[in-house]
Order: sequence, then C-alpha cells, then structure tokens
Amino acid sequence: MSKPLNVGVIGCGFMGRTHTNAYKKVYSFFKPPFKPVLKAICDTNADKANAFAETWGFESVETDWRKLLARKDIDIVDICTPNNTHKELAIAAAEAGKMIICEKPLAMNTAEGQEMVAAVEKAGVPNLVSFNYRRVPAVTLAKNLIDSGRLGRIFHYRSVFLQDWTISSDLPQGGDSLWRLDVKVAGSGVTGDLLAHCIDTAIWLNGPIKSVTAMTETFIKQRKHTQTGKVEEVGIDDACAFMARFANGSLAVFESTRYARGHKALYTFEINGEKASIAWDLHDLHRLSYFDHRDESIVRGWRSIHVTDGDMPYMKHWWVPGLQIGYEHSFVHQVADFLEGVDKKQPVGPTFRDALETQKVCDAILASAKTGQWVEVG
Ligand code: SOE
Repeated sequence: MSKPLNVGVIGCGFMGRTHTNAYKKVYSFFKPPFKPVLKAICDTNADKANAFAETWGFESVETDWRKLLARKDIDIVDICTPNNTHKELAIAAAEAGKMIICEKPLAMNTAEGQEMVAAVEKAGVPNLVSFNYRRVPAVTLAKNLIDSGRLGRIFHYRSVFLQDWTISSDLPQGGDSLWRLDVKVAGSGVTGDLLAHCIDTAIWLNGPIKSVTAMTETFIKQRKHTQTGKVEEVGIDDACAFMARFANGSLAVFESTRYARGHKALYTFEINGEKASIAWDLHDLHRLSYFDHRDESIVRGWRSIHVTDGDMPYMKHWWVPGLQIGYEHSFVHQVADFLEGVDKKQPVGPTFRDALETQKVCDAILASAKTGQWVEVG
C-alpha cells in the first residue's frame, strides 16, 4: 500500500487545474510509492476556492497561504500562482519544511531565483519546477536518443513557441486571466512564459547555453489595466527572437511571439546531428520525427515515430499500443517522477537549481535585447 501524502495547492487558475488533475490521476495509473491526497486548496478569493474544492474534491479551503504553510497535515505545497508570488511562497514553504512543486518560470529574475535555490537547499526539501514538456513521451524519447549517441555530434538546435492571443489592442492587461501581460506580475512576456519552456528543454537535451544575442519587441505599447481601469504602458516583450551558442559548440535559433496569427501553441524543436536529426511539434505531440543518415539510401528519409508502444517512455502506464495521450499527461508524469524521487531520496529535475539555469538564460536574453550585444549567460 502506498503511503498517503497530503497536497496543498495554491492558486486555482489554469495551472491549479493541470496540477490537481495530475494528483488525481497519478495513483491510478502509476501506483507511485505515495498516494497524493487533495488536502487543501488555497486562493485569496474564497468563492473561487470553494468552487474549486467542490469541483476537484479538496478536503478543505484556505484563503491565507500562511495558514496553509502552518498546517502540520500538509506535506507538499504546489505553487500555481503568478510569477511575482513564487519567491515569497517558495521560501516560506521551504522554511516550513514542505516539499515544493512550483510553476514555471522559477522566478521574476535570477536574483530571486538564487534566493529560492538557497532556501530549498538549506531546508533540504524535495523541489521541482513545472517545465512539463520534458515529460511528453516523445520529448523524453528524444532525450534518450541523444543520450545514447545516435545523433552524434550536435550542430544545430532550433525551436519556436508561437501564439496569437494578444494581437487585439483592446485586450487589457492585469488581473486573474491577463496577468501574463502585466510586467509587474509576470516579470517578462514571451521570454519567461514561452521561451523558458524552449530553453528548459534545450538545456536538458543539448547541455548548457553559453551566450545569447536577442531582439524583442512590444507591438502594443499601452493597454488598459483591469485593476486600475487606466491605460498604462506595456512592459512585457510581445515577441522575442534570439541566437545562442551551446557549451558543446552547437548553434541555436529560438523564436517566440504572441502575434503569429493562426498559431495557438506551436512549440517545436529540431536538432541536427552528424549522424541523425530529430524534430518534435506540440500540435502532434505523440510523434517524434527522426532521420538517420545510416539507413540504406533507397529507404532513407524522415520517419514519424508514433510514440505509443509500451516500451516508449511512460506509455506502459496508459492504454495499449497505438492509443495516444496528450498535454495533461505530461503533468501526471511529472508528479509520478517527483513521488518516486521522494521515495528514493533522489532529486528529480528540473529542480529549482536546474530552473535557475533557464532563468539566467532569460535574463541574458533580456539584457542582450537592450544593448544588441552578445551576452554571456550567468
Ligand atoms: C501561455 O498562454 C501558456 O499558457 C503558458 O503560460 C504555458 O506555460 C504554456 O504551456 C502554454 O501557454
């Protein structure tokens, strides 16, 4: 029998739902060493928290996170609130001795991230940042193929994350659903929100990023703020493109925007090695494209691997070969791996320290965009 582990989720927005769903499913499909119990949901808005508790089956509701952290019956604190709250909540949770899962990006900037890393490492608590795309089975397969040496020396990494939901100049900034447009709450625009995903995957697959040169643009310079009712300057980057050099000598090109009309969440990457290449696309997330130059020339070509067989990462826990899974499952895998790590007393990535590397790259991008110069990471 798995031991119960009590979870307190802070924030009941989009991410509160993805994480809660993962806690609900993980035991049935993965039988991890611990069985998550939805002990408490915490949100400053009591009506929202009560409704969330009823919908998802939380045992109790808190409206003050300090009360949640003071509770002896909470083991894991899961931070699903906007970026400007991560530091305070995570440091307090670490001081209270809680295990922590925190939404991405780790922090508003590197300085905040460093304090958070120091706090969790001092407290010795298991910690993880929710860069969920690592745990899409096709992405994990890409990692396994690269680590096995199949691609050989890596020359190129290219990645995009394209959306189109902020094109209207009537869209306000700030508040519950539009805080990503408010720089005081989000810290940055697409760099911290979308490129952070691309960077986390890139570092995981291809090693550290050494230096970057970037350009950013804010296409709509002023938007009404939902909380003040006033038209205010927009401080986020609406779009960002950057080039990078990895420590292994490979070159990279990254692009992200919320102004790519027609694209809702087009996250792709392609990696070109000496012997083989791989490519992945979030809109077709259960497939990995693979080209191997060692194939006999008359059948050589890009193949599309349907990542559903039981010997593919995570897949034996789901249905039968040929039946695919989707976005929500990456969060289930994240919790499954975290709970295994807790049992084995082994850190599971991306830890806060891993996520700090991504934060450093984001800071270097934003610094480079100001000067137009190449910037060394960290
Ligand atoms: C923004 O629209 C967003 O929801 C990000 O915040 C998520 O991290 C990304 O996975 C999808 O897009």
